[in-house]
Amino acid sequence: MQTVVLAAGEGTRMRPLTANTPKPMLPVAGRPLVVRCLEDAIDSGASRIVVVVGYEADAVRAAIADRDWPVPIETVTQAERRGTADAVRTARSELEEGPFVVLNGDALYDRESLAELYDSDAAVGSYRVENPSSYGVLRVADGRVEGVVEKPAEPPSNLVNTGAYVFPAEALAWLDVDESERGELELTDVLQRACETTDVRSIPFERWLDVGRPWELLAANEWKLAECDREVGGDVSDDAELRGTVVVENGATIEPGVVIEGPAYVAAGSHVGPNAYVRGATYLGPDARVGHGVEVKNSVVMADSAVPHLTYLGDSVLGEDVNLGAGTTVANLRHDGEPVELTVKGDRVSTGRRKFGIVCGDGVRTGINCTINVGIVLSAGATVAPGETVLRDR
Ligand code: TTP
Repeated sequence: MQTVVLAAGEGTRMRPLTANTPKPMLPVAGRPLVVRCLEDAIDSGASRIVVVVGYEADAVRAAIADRDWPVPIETVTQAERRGTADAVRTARSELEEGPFVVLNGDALYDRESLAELYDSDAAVGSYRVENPSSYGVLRVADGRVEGVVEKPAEPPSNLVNTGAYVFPAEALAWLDVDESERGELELTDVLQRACETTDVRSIPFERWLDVGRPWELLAANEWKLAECDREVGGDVSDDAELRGTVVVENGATIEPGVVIEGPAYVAAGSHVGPNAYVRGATYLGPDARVGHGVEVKNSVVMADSAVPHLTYLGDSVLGEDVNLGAGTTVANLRHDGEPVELTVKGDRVSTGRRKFGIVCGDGVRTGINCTINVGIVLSAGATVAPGETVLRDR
């Protein structure tokens, strides 16, 4: 079925990781997030895809053009990010008469459920959560969706909108919606109209992840690293030990004394060791460096970043070209064992994770022997002096 993938968003909740990189281009186990979404869509039944790009559009377009795809994929540019209905409207002229699927390009969907969605007439993917109040919540009776309510104080169900839809052909004419209260043109208004006009089924998704905030990028990598097959290329010392599902791309180097416990992914050009300990689920991006006496656990280390000497880095996300000085230690567990909180757009938000370390934007530099507390966010280009203890975001 023809498909529209929405990838024009700015990703403000993902800052500082999206300061230079659009969210769809953030790495998930070796591939940009949007590429994962496109692959899953094609595997599940997409016959052709229109990707709506906007923020930092060139990078997204280039990543798509860079690959061979088994179905036609084109991109259209949304001039202003006026909302999801506006984004689909941008793709309208490229669509043929007939039903169409819409997917959020920054979400991961399990393939079985997505395939079921593709096999359906009008439908919306739903996902069961314990506390639905911060989502779009579906009103469902006998598997039929009666409507959707945004962030309700009293949710009508535990089923939330995953942003995966099959719209009937007529919906192409319904995209000119009015601005919502928050000033956006919302696709949920089109869904509401579909519910009032035709039978819209709820397709329960086994697994769904909206990759909106930094710890969700970590979760996305955990999910997809667990699905990788072991594949060891590159220059791996006989005195290194690779346990479990480890991917080492050609062009990576693993020195003696290194232990890597999968799932882990070491991209081309990376250099690990000697004597380093990399634990799952960790992704080391292109040309990353993990040096002597370093332990990296459950972290995403993006391209060109270095953790060169005597450092502990756990449950953290480093952007590109970050350098952690020798002896940098990152805390990843609160003394009270409560979930770690992070500041997202000015609000303290629980990550829901007992263990979470830090988030570093591109180009962060830390001095030797510094200590960084749980849940700290360092913005792009921030520096930490030698010996400093960082207790606040900067
Ligand atoms: P959001 O997650 O609401 O927006 P965002 O990705 O920009 O993130 P943030 O809220 O942190 O700033 O968007 C849902 C999906 O729709 C996502 O895949 C981006 C896409 N989108 C567009 O393509 N155009 C738009 O105008 C908007 C608002 C979103």
